[in-house]
Amino acid sequence: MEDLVRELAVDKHARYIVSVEKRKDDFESVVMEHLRMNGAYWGLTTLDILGKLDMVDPDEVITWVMSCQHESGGFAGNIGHDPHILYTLSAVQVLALFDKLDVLDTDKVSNWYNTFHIMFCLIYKVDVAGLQNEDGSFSGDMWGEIDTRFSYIAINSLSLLHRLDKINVEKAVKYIVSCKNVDGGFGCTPGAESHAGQIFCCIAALAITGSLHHVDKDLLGWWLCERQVKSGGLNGRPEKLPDVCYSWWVLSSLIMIDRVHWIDKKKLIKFILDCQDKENGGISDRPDDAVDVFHTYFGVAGLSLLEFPGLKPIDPAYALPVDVVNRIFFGG
Ligand code: GRG
Repeated sequence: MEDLVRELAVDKHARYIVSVEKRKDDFESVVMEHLRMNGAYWGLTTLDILGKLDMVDPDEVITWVMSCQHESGGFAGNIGHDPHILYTLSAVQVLALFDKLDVLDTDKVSNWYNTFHIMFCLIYKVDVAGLQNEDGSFSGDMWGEIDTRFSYIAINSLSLLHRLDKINVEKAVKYIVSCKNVDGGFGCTPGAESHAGQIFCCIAALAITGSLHHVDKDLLGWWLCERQVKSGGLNGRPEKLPDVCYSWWVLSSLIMIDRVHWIDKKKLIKFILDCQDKENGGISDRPDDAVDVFHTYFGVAGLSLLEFPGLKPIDPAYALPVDVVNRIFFGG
């Protein structure tokens, strides 16, 4: 392991993340414009895991996050865009990273209080008015698309806000369980093909709600560990190419069901390290491809799950550093 430790280009990755944030007109920044909130979550969480969160100005970030809030309460991917449940989770996660959920709660300035209140109204609407459907599933926004991703997102954000009581958790769990397949995996809706990304969403939602007893851990563990290919990388479903992002989706799921020892950790570490741009920083999907913030996050988060020395541990269900999650649930 010691030889590998030196191979992680910590400073270069941190500088790469900060530089993407600052650039406004190159390709990556332009295609990310409408989902910048999600990008902010990936980038800032990566910096925190690397121990480099102090490279950004918290006030600047928080001001921008709050200016992405829609009057309905939900957060958009950027200023002036429509709100979506995914960006609302990203906003909550970014506020959590900077320990700003408490500041919102106690801030005497009425705007802040109102903002927080409106946010709760949105979450409340998630329950009553529409985003949770009769069958327990969740829609992502007013347009109604249903997906187990949205179940996870709702459960994660409400749990971080200590408001899980605002939804029907029993129905939400029942819906997720109805998306379980005979191979032990989960899809986006009942009967849909098992995919590692959806499996993460379902397993993490079940973990947060204390419902992992619904999972056949050996069957699912077997399906998940078969995702490791010769190069050491993981794919998202059979016959597909490996991709660094599955170092998160697959690995976190294996950890939550206690089967992470079923894959070759050292080979996976080597695969992730081979995907680094060692000169300019950043991590790509596969060796020698172009880097982006998404894969940089999943590479670094994957290494953290693999207990790579020098990295902050990340929580496999909440997808936030363990110290942030502990602060929210145990104080301190
Ligand atoms: C807070 C970590 C976190 C997540 C928020 C957005 C979300 C919740 C979860 C997304 C889960 C998901 C479906 C991930 C898969 C993403 C992906 C790489 C899809 C690609 O699918 P294909 O079919 O790729 O194009 P393959 O690899 O199957 O060829």
